[in-house]
Amino acid sequence: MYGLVNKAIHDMVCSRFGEETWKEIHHKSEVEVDAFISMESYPDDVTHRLVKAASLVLGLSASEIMQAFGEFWVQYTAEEGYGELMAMNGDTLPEFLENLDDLHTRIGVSFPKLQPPSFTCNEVEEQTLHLHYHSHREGLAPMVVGLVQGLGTRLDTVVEVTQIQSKSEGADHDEFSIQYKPH
Ligand code: 1DX
Repeated sequence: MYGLVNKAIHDMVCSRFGEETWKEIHHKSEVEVDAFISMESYPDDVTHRLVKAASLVLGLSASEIMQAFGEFWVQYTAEEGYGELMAMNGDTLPEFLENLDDLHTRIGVSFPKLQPPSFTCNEVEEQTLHLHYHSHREGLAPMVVGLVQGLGTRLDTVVEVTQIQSKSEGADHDEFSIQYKPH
């Protein structure tokens, strides 16, 4: 994944737990890179090792960390130069989710090594939608829960997210049920 992801993990850990805790996580991860370059692509293994080490050092499960990271990512990328793209992507939750693939297509024009996931959604009843998540990567479903919560905060919408199908349990893809109430 692009370095922006690893840099975001670094920044999240440093802002919440401090530089010393990051050093411990970085050391434990055995990742040899000292400073991540946002626009450079790194093996996915680097990200997985950082999350695993963070899980051991912080005493949180990997899925708790991925969920927190998803929430952090929405705010972080908005502040790191992608706020305008995000603002153009929609101002209600269903609209934003509908347009996510287009957002990734736009970013992928500049960053050809991007391997974006694909999201589709369908409204199952008033203020309830099902989100289908297709990814090239395994194990990131907890991050998607956090991403949707982060979008809720950004769009001033109360959300409740539950995973209703898991690829890790044999389903074709991950699926989430999302209840949302705009303010
Ligand atoms: F609900 O399943 C809201 O590297 C959402 O594979 C979901 O392949 C917002 F400069 C710049 C760069 C860089 C900008 F090249 C990424 F470095 C991307 C900014 C998306 C904002 C996807 C990150 C692929 C890296 C799913 C989890 C990964 C998607 C991560 C969240 C808006 C982003 O993001 C998977 C890669 C950006 C950039 C956004 C993602 C790669 C998302 C969301 N994805 C790199």
